Amino acid sequence: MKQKEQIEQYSGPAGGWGALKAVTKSWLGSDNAFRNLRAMLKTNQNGGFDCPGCAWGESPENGMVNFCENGAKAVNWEATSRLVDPEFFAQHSVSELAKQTDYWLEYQGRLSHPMRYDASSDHYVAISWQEAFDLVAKHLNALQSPDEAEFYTSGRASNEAAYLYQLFVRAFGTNNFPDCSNMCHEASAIGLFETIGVGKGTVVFKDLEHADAIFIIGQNPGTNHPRMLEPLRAAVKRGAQVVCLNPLKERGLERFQNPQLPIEMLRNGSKPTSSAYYHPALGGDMAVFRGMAKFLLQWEREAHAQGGEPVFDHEFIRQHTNGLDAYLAAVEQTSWLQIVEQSGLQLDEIESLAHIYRHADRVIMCWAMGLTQHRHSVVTIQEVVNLQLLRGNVGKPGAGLSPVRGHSNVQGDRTMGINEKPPAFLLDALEKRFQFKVPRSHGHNAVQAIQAMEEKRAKVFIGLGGNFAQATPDTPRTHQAMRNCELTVHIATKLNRSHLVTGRDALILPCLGRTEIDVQAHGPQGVTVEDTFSMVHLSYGQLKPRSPHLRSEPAILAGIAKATLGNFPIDWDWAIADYSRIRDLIEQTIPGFKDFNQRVQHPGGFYLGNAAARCEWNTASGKAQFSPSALPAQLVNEHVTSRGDNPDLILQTLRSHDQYNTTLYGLNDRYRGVFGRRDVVFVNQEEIRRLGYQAGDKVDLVSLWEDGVERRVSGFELVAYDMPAGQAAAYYPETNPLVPLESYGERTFTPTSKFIAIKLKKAQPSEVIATTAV
Ligand SMILES: Nc1nc2c(c(=O)[nH]1)N[C@H]1C(S)=C(S)[C@@H](COP(=O)(O)OP(=O)(O)OC[C@H]3O[C@@H](n4cnc5c(=O)[nH]c(N)nc54)[C@H](O)[C@@H]3O)O[C@H]1N2
Ligand SMILES: Nc1nc2c(c(=O)[nH]1)N[C@H]1C(S)=C(S)[C@@H](COP(=O)(O)OP(=O)(O)OC[C@H]3O[C@@H](n4cnc5c(=O)[nH]c(N)nc54)[C@H](O)[C@@H]3O)O[C@H]1N2
Ligand SMILES: [Mo]
Repeated sequence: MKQKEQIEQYSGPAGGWGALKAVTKSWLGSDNAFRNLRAMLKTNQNGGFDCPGCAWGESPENGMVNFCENGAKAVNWEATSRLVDPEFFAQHSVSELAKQTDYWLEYQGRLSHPMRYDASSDHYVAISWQEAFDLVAKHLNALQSPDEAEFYTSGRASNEAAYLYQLFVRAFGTNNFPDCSNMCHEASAIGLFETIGVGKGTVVFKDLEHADAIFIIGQNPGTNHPRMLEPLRAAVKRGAQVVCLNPLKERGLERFQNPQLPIEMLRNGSKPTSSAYYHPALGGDMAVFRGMAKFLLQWEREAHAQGGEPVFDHEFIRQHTNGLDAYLAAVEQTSWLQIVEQSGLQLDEIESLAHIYRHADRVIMCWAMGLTQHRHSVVTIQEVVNLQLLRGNVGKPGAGLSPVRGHSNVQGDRTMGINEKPPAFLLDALEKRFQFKVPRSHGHNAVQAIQAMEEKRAKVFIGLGGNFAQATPDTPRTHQAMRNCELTVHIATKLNRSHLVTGRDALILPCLGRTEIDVQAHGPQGVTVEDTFSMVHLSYGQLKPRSPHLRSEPAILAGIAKATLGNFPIDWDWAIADYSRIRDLIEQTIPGFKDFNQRVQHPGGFYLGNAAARCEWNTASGKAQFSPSALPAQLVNEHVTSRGDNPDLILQTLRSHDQYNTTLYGLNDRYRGVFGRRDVVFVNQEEIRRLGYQAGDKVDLVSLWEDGVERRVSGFELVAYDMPAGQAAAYYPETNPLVPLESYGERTFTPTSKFIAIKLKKAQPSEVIATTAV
């Protein structure tokens, strides 16, 4: 597995031959080439399965084979022929496995049997499904309160699985639903819900075809949403402005060669994916938007005085919004000095952004983790909303707000009620339909779940997918918190580090993946998912399950529920015999799913609808709400500086091109020119010199926080990179030990993964962390 380590500059376009080569390599290297090719051809097709990669949606008219390089990697990774079976676990103790890298662990193949941890031998041993379910039930029923259990969800779970899960957990008696969304788009959900009355994006695929300007903010679609590059390129081609706000030069946001267009490939042509590119400070986006609003206000006043064309959409503002005056007062109060200082941009750059915005009739704002993983993310997203409201860019074709979602069904899971702060209408509907008293108090999010386990207030952890131990902050502390549990349970497809961070009792429950055929009592079943555009569609697995012992996620959850609660509040076996029954329950309790089973048969699925996109505002005032927040007084947290320490740099943690969150498909980051390794930290050349180092030096990264705990990761090579001064970037999850558990977003509890105050220290090689070195 050792690959050549190399750092070099990448000058080609995103996509293109490199993508094709990577797809071919991933396909041929998958040990299952022909089977998987058939599977890949079914990706995102009607009657096929939903790509287990990202949540990007499809053009309803697009008849092409819709998979991308990273979707192909996701499919091949799941459809490997390698197996992690009882023999594998007999060979390797848990302590031995814990010494392996994350890459090695997942590479070993698909989990094949339910396994129970045997502390006396330090090995996982096979266990029957019924014994596993009974063990979970025994632990759950022994708790003093249902709130002593944490029920985690990663965003790959289908609607059907998520719905059964939340029903079971609420019938058990708690709203403890930490989920990956807490670490992801939580700020978008809160920021949008308060202002436009719905915590989701208002844009559909078609809008991208009609926008005059598309802003891509804090997002790297070339790697994380590759199917987005084609619509961006098409937008540039028809003369729309595609404007990027990103401190890094991301290749996918500059040029793209569509590997699915043979002529372009043969001519070796490539096309730009953006028309303007700005590099703000980390966390500086709110100041950028505030500056844009300040220009718009100035121009509006000038136009008014001179009798020119108004800049604001007064009709929209009057009819649909609330709070304009307070907002404009806040804009006026914000000084240009603070705007420029915090944004990291020059005043004329902000002016040209405002100019582009003003002269586009229809504007879409897209964003991802660069906006959501900051301390002040909610108000930043609300500033995006403010801008859009000023010119009526919500609820009309070709315009809107588009938080681009991560996991393929993370949006659907929330719709199904995976939510530690469930809305009253959902609880009321569940209570009415199932006739039990649902828990009303808020449950734990991901950070609070860790805190509860740390303090032994929570004793059972159940994970529906994901890799909680690695995706979360403050790694050593989080691991200890999980070890404090009486029982840890992971429903998973592949071995990962979370399975090795065991409670006193621990189970691994292997499940079918999205690509596999799911047969229940009434025959083969499909599941449904919701993409980032609120399109709901069916997904049918195509491949024979990798092991006869695998069960589907709904079947595993039904097994746990039945063992714990008996046939309360439903007959669980009845529900999973035919998933259309679960969809009926969804229809009866979740708004928007009328005639679910019929409508989902429609090719391409159906649009769930979005009130804000229809200009219906489910807010307290009944209107879309302007938010008059001030810019943060300072970006660096006072808990960082309280000890008088000033950071060398602010670090953001991001994804390489060869990873899916904590899953590493390989060790290359092609577009950033890094090959065969991940132990690098990107810093501006001048900054490296200023700090007394040279590119190529090895350093340790130490983060600052007032608790004085030393948080350090070791042996990272400094790579000179074209990026603003004062910043650093390195890969997640290796850098998660640097994020203090208490460093989270205001009201979101999202770890500040894009803003970590660090110092560089000369490397101490002995301290290289075994779990993350490759
Ligand atoms: N292949 C692949 N696809 C994926 C994933 C994956 O890991 N691999 N993960 C999925 C998931 S769960 C998610 S949430 C999405 C994540 O998708 P992204 O949000 O694109 O993922 P990140 O790698 O975190 O990239 C964040 C981007 O924001 C920029 N950025 C960081 N801080 C700031 C800031 O303060 N301001 C601005 N303007 N920009 C900033 C970074 O330079 C980087 O380009 O992708 C999904 N799709
Ligand atoms: N520092 C830092 N930390 C971050 C982030 C960051 O940008 N920086 N990003 C955050 C974000 S946006 C997210 S979404 C979280 C992700 O957090 P998670 O969703 O918890 O992590 P993943 O790495 O996506 O989970 C991978 C595991 O899921 C399991 N799996 C894969 N497919 C399936 C399936 O079909 N069913 C089941 N049951 N299991 C399956 C496999 O065992 C695999 O090992 O991480 C967050 N953490
Ligand atoms: Mo995510």
